[in-house]
This record gives sequence, C-alpha cells and structure tokens, in this order.
Amino acid sequence: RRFNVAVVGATGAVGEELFRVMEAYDFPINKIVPLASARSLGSTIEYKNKEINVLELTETCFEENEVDIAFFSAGGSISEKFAKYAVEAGAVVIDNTSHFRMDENVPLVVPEVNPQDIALWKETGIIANPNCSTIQMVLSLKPLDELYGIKRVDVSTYQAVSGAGKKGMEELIKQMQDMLSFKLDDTKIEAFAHRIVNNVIPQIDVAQPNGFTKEEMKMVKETQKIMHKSMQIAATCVRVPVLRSHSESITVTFEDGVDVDVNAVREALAKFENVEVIDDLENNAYPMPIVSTDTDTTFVGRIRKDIYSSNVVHYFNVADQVRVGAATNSVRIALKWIEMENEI
Ligand code: A2P
Ligand code: 11C
Repeated sequence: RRFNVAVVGATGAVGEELFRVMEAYDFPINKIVPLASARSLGSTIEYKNKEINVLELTETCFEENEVDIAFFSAGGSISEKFAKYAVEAGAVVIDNTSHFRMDENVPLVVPEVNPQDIALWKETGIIANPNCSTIQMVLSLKPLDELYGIKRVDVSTYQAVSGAGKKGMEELIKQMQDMLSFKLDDTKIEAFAHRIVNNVIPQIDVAQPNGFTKEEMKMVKETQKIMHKSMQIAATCVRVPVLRSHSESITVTFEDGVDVDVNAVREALAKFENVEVIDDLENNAYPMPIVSTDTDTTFVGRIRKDIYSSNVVHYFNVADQVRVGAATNSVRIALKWIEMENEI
C-alpha cells in the first residue's frame, strides 16, 4: 500500500528536511501534500526531482486530499488548532511540536527506544515526536540503562540555532556578516534574547517557576515518559553559534554498586541502532557538529569513567537535530506505524 502524505510546515526548516528524509528512505508515497500558510502560496517544494505546489493549510485540506499520514511541524498553536481536522479525515498525525507530548493518551516515541508505545495512537490518532535534545540523549541512555540501570542523568547542551527554525539560522548568518563589516552594534536581535554571534546563551525557551527553563524541563519529563522510568535528571540548555547539530555533555550515574567498564559502555552504545561511537582522543577523534550534520546517526565519544565514583560515566553526544531530532525520527515513527498497523 502507498500513502497520501501531508507535511504541515512544508516550507520550514524541519518540513524541508522531511522531504529529503522521505526520499532517502524511499517512503511509500502515493501523493505528497505540502501545506503552509497563505504566504507560501505560489511556492513549490522538490520531491524526487519534481516540483510540487505548496497548498494553504485549511480545516478541509486533509479531507479534500484524502490524507493518510500528516506530519505537523509548524508550531504548537497550529497543531493545537489543525491536528483534529487531520484525525477527523482519517489520518494518523505525527506531531513534531510540544503540544501533545505530555498528554497521557498520546504516545511519545523514539522508535529505537519505545516502539511498542506506538500502539497507543488509536486513542487520539496522534503520535508525538519528542524535543530534539531529548531524542539524541535517549538514543544513548537506552543501551546504558539496559547495561547497568541508570539512577541519574546530568546534561549540558550546546544547541544549534536551527533549533529555532529558519529565522534562527538567518539571524546567525546576518550577525556573522555584520560582525565582519563592523556593524555589530546595530545588528538585529529577534530570534534569541541576546546576540548569538560570538556569544553563548544559557537560556532556551522561557523560565519556569523552579529556576529551570522550559527546554530543560522538556528534557526531564520527556525522557522519563519515553523510558518509562522516573530517573533523576538535571539539564542546562545552552544556545551556541552553530548552524546545525546539537551537542550534549552527559554524565550518567548508575545504580549503587555498579563498577563501570568503559569498554562495555562503548560496546553497548556501538551496538545500538543508529548510534555510532567515535572515541579516539589521542588521535583527536570524537563527535562534532561537522561530523553529524546531514546524517541520520547519533554520534557518541569522549567516553570516560569518573575519577571518584565507580558508578559514574561521562560522554559527549552529537546529532543533526533537524534530522535525528525531528524529520528522521518522524519518518521512522511513520515507517514503524505502517509496519505495525498495516502489516506490510
Ligand atoms: P510559511 O513559510 O508559509 O510561514 P520554521 O520552523 O523554519 O520557522 O518554519 C515554520 C513553518 O510553519 C513554515 O513552513 C511556515 O509556513 C509554517 N507556518 C507558520 N505559521 C503558519 C500558519 N498560520 N499556517 C500554516 N503554516 C504556518
Ligand atoms: C531548540 N529544542 O533547539 C528546541 C526546538 O519542543 O520541539 C524544538 C522545540 C520543541 O530551540
């Protein structure tokens, strides 16, 4: 069977990548329905060397186009308003926004980690795609939890500007140009709370009453939901002037009494689906954004045992968050859904 596939937010950073990933995975498509705002009428997207017109997102567009699978990536308020029309039209919604993630009737899925949760989709017609920084982290936590049992996670992120969509990338590029032409004093600051070029901003998303940010609390709550485990987690989320790929410095504390064998950690990570270990410090080999960008792999390296506590390991984790953390995870969810629900 082949499917009619809608992409809501087709002209955005994640939307554009969804087409490239579906092409790479040879997704079983009958018809593509690219949807965006009225502003994008007249523009096209490219799929397998064909130009396809962008249509306006409306309440009736899913029914009119007999959509079977609808990827949503146009912001939480658009999902809130329009996902129901896709579901009513008989489509499964794979939502990349945070809107439905913590709804207990909506599965929150990283297919390599909790594919079984997809079965819950029947409750609402919706499957939620986690936050990008959560996805790449749980891809490394899952094999480590299976190996030793995780008690606590401490993570600091180095997040690329593309996490804020196209406007984030455009702002960094413009500020780089302004810096080189000595116009930085007048540069425009819109996408982030501060200038991002030549800077590091220890805030992503809004403040929460407990002193953490919303992005940090997403990493806590989403990880616990995906892993079905109430492990302790503390996150510090930081925006850095990198165009693409999020990096994470992760410290994992295992259950009391565990004596970490770094080789066993390395092996467990290397064996896990879609995770690759690059870990040769003496030869300057470790994961970096320039390694992960435009790939569908989560890279892990700098793996080392704590020098004081035998049940603690530290490592560095990098992935292209527009792909692994958004488009690719959504496409992998859809492929798993097809496999589970349509017995192809
Ligand atoms: P448009 O280009 O027509 O504004 P990004 O995350 O890169 O900023 O992209 C956001 C995506 O969400 C774009 O495809 C954008 O379409 C889409 N979008 C934003 N607002 C709306 C809306 N009101 N209706 C439909 N699509 C929207
Ligand atoms: C960022 N992680 O890097 C954010 C973007 O919940 O899907 C994704 C927000 C989300 O800015």
